[in-house]
Amino acid sequence: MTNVTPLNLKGCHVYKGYLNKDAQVHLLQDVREIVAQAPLFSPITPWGKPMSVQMTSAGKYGWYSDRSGYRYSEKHPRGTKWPAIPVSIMEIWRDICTNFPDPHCCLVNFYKESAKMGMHQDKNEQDYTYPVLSISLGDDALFRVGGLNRNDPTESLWLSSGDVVVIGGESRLAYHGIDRVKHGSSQLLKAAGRINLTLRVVD
Ligand code: MD3
Ligand code: FE
Repeated sequence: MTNVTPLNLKGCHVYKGYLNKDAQVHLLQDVREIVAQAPLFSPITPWGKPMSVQMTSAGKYGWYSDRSGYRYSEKHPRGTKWPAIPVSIMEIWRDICTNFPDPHCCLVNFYKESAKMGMHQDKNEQDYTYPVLSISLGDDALFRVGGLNRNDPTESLWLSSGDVVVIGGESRLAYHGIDRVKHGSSQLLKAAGRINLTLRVVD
């Protein structure tokens, strides 16, 4: 484990360069296997617009959205169960989120060229005392985090391939988003793009 002292961005703990190149390559292989079993899709927002970020999940639950709202589902929209969360991903959670139960969901977010994620709170989980863990792979992304109110001041930070962020305590319900991705800034993926994995205890 590198960088045992994380940097603090409004209560989010950012472990810069947590995963070395080998670990990133191994993780990417596991993500490709998830995507082979549970293809990426663009969730439809409650407002009827497809999200620019493509998604899929592993674990007991996957995150899903359509016109009826945001929620967790035990099945991929094509009707199949989600694949198991790979051990390589589970190990990162167990390394950092010691003493917390194993996560039920590994959400895979895929950002290509112009994809972004607007400011939002993560509120579909039962218990906000459990942390959320995020792993970045591929192109750099400008991450923004604010406070509990949409209009609270924000701080931004570039997340790079191999960075891990742990969101717990007061930051768990903070507004956050991805403003933009620096196209082609990483050579990890075959084509340009960014993958973000988020691990969550759902119920
Ligand atoms: C700060 N994903 O999937 S991960 C999401 O990079 C999501 O794809 C972004 O926001 C991404 O919901 C950011 C880092 C993250 C995750 C959850 C948080 C930051 C957070 C919850 C509260 C505050
Ligand atoms: Fe989020």
